[in-house]
Amino acid sequence: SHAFWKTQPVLSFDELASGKDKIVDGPIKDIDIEKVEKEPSPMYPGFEWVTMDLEDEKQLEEVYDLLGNHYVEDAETMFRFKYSPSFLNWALKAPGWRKEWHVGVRATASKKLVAFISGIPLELRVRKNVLKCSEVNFLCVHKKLRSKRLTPVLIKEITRRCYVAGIFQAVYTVGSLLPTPVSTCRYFHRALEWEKLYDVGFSPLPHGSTKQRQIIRYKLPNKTSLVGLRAMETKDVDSVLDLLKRYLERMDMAQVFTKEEFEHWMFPSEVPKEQVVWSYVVEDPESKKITDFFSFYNLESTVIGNKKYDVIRAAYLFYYATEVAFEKDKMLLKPRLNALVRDALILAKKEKFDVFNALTLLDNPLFLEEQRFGAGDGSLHYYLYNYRAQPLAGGIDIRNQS
Ligand code: YNC
Ligand code: MG
Repeated sequence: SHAFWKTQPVLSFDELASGKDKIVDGPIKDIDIEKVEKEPSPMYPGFEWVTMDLEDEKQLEEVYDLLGNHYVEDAETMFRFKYSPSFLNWALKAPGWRKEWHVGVRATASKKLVAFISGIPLELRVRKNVLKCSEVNFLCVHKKLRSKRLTPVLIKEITRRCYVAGIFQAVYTVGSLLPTPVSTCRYFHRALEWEKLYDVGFSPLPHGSTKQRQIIRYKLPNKTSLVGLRAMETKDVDSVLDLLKRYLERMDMAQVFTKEEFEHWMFPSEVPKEQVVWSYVVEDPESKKITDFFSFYNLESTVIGNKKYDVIRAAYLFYYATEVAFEKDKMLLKPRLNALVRDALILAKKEKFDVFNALTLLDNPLFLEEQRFGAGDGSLHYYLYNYRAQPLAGGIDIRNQS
């Protein structure tokens, strides 16, 4: 099996199993840029390659429609991710983005967009090594064209376009198991509007409980409790970035942010039609120093075939950092994170989110249980392309959901 992945520069299951403790981190193969094909490989008859121009609202809308109808669904096909055009603008036009990495396939006759794959550039630190990578995401094939081996063709084409640009490594996340994850996280969900989540079939009624008891279990106060908590402002950017960089140094794998990237992801200056990301800081009332920061983003899911509700509004915990992480007393981190996330839940509820999601990355395992998150059925596997690495514990917080 894995007729395609077997041919690709990725760590194989066998290599991992046989070499568990002696895998030396590094590229799998050297790419000679001169030898990289200058033109795309032929597309299947009746279809053609296109480079999408996402500055054109109509083309952005086409990608939105394709993903809205054909992108990732849960195993029971009750929900499907619904990335808004504002989200796609944010996720696909990160600093340094290239139009050539927004790859589409159209039906030649109708010109209908039937498949898509994308990359954005990013610097990724894996332990001590910083890799210039692309982050590949939003791979999608129209439901009518499934199981025809179009995916390998799309992956080879985005790879070629990365190589041509001198980028020889990639990072990507997928819900399913492929050769071979560098890290695996689980999804956790914290109900904010339990009754709605129950009505749409997202949250079960636990055996022996009642609706009323569940509603009480997830009730939150109206007001946040941390002194000095407020929305992030322009003047905070340098101190938050400094704090976040120091915090992420504690992780085995993390994105390396430039100031421009940090602002793009956590504090975008363009206010889109639909707000995508929320960022907050805690400012110490005496020293006026920023001591903590957290952010979450908005990703709705379509509820498939429910009479009462069309969408679930989900907030995804994004980056955060706290000075407490650097205290000698390691016991301080857990209560501080719990206080921060509890306030994040309250703020998300105020913003009309139905559920708050988090993965088992960063220091998240320190608060999931106490803040009443429940384990979802999904895993998220993190992969590196053309890079061999000893698997590591936590993933990184890129914006991939698969
Ligand atoms: C997947 N998601 O294993 P083998 S995640 C990677 N990522 O190959 P066909 C995948 N590979 O095992 P279908 C994959 N899904 O035989 C399938 N594959 O070696 C592999 N769903 O191809 C699969 N979006 O075209 C098999 O499969 C081969 O028609 C089969 O299409 C799959 O964005 C898919 O889940 C996922 O739209 C497109 O089901 C389709 O089933 C679909 O016959 C709903 O393909 C949406 C969905 C995926 C979200 C994502 C990350 C993608 C990463 C791709 C890998 C990037 C590598 C790095 C490249 C740059 C390198 C540099 C530098
Ligand atoms: Mg196919």
